[in-house]
Amino acid sequence: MNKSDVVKLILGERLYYLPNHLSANAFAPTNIALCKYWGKRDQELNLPVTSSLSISLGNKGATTEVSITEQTQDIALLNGEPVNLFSNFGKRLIAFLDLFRAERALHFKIDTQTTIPLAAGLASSACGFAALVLALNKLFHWQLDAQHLSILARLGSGSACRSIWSGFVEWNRGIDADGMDSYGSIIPEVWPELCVGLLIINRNEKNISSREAMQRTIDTSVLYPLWPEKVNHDLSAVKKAIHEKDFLLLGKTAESNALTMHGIMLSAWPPISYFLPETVAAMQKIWELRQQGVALYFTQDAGPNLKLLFLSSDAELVKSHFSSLEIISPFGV
Ligand code: 2P0
Repeated sequence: MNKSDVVKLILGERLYYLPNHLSANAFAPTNIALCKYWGKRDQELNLPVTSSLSISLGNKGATTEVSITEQTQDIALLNGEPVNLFSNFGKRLIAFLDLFRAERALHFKIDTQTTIPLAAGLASSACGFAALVLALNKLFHWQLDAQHLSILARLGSGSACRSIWSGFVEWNRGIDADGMDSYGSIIPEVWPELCVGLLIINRNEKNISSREAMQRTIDTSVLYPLWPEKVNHDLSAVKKAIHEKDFLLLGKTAESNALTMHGIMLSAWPPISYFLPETVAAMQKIWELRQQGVALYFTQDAGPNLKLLFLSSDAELVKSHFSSLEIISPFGV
């Protein structure tokens, strides 16, 4: 089964619809996993080894406008700058758009504005592919439900399937070979006091993509077989923490999950590290503050930046220790 088969399965005759508007635009939030996705059971369809759970970051994300262009090739703009269509990202984008041309000479103009730092482990491909799918759904008037939109977004980037929703989202790994049971679903809970602080340590592009890094981890780490069991345990704990608004359980579980993922990566060969000296220094500062009684935790993705987790009652205190921190209230309070 390849991506094109899945698209045909979902869209059927809608694949041949003509655009319903001149252009369409949509917003999708970026998401931060509290229980991470690391490793695929199917590389073509971005089907994960484990389920994962994230929080979407309110109005931080991507707004994408899609239109049909008269040009003889696609045009992609990211924050006003042309995307190099021969770069890795450009090639991924073109290959994704190919899925929706249905043998027609359709060329797209994709104009994306983001409100988050690109690359550097802030899940920009997640909100980018999710916003693109939402915009295509409007442009062609497919009228797909969120489940199918989530599956289409996953074909662009795994974590994009969680960016179809706001709030807490669980991506169920699914067991079907075609991945029709592998999509994001909302966990209908709000937690207005929950804050996520973006601690930007470095904005440069990472030197190994998460796609490559997760595959190398599966292929070479002797610790990887421990990962699914760790995720099962952490998923239950995070869900319990969300339902009971137990912040200490949430913070502890999210931090431990991220550190386990990075620990397993260190044991891959060649080793993978997304740590910079400043990343480790910030972690040590967080651990010291915790020893002093501050309820402050972190999570880290495929980049050197940290996402701090704390409650709004501690926001001022946390900011006094990390002056550059950008504080986000995912539930918009
Ligand atoms: C996550 N990450 O759960 C994990 C934690 C990074 C670290 O999902 O190959 O860009 O497109 O499916 O979704 C980043 O991986 O990878 C990611 P592909 P993706 O957020």
